[in-house]
Amino acid sequence: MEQRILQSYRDQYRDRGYFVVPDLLDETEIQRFRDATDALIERSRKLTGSDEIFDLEPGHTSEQPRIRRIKAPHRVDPVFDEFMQHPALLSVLTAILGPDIRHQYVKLNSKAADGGVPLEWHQDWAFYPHTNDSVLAVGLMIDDVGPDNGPTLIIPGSHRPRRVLDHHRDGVFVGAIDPDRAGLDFDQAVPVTGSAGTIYVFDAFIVHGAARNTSPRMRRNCFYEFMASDAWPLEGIHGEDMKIVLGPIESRGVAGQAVVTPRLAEGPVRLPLPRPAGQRYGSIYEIQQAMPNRFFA
Ligand SMILES: O=C(O)CCC(=O)C(=O)O
Repeated sequence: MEQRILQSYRDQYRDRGYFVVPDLLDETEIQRFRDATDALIERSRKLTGSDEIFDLEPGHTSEQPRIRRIKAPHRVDPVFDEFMQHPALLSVLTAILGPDIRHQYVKLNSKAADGGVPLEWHQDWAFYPHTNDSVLAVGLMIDDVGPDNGPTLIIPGSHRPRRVLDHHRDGVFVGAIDPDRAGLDFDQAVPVTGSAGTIYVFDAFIVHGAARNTSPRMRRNCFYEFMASDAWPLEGIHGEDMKIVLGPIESRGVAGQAVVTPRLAEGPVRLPLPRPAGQRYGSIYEIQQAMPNRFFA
């Protein structure tokens, strides 16, 4: 990728906290993601409740599957895993994070046609603070995303100054910002739209959410969490249960060298603890149920 374009991504990432790379994948490449996602959704038909892979929307049936999240699809189908070595993705990531990169989690947020559920405003940093702030997420559009099928909404510039907004309620981590207490101007939010194969890259501090899908089309976006190898998760390296989902930390290198010397930077941290009762490794959708004051009614 041309240096001039990469420099423009660096500038946008610094100034607005996110940028869009249109059509990073071509039609043949993205069709493999669509086929893999269709096959996974097909597999969900027999489920009557969420499990370790599928987070079901209320109203899911075998006739009309409604999935809100497929957890760690890269551990189920290689197409999601192989993407992390895509040369164009790696040139974008190294322009932002430097040469040594690790991945953490991968999640596919699926919004069913006609009502697929929204996601409340939050900062990813509130969920996974690290020893430094070289932490971001990449959203990959598997379907075309327009203003009506539940795009991610981002408040440009909300990544600075570095601060972690309150995602707690009554002393419990609810994974959502109270819209009446945050002092944010939600009218500034921008829908991130584009054709399938487009990616967007956003800073872990940026305030974002996602609208309801009011269209007759699905919206399936796959999200990859990446960080500089020297950014270490402050919640610690999870135990055996989490290793099964994420893979051991030492096997999550994406590019360059793994390091065992975290870079410690000054930064705001509030740990995402305690989780709402009954939640162990619940998805954001489950955790946000505990927030009574919702923006996306
Ligand atoms: O689904 C979306 O558009 C936003 C995803 C997101 O912010 C998350 O899963 O943390």
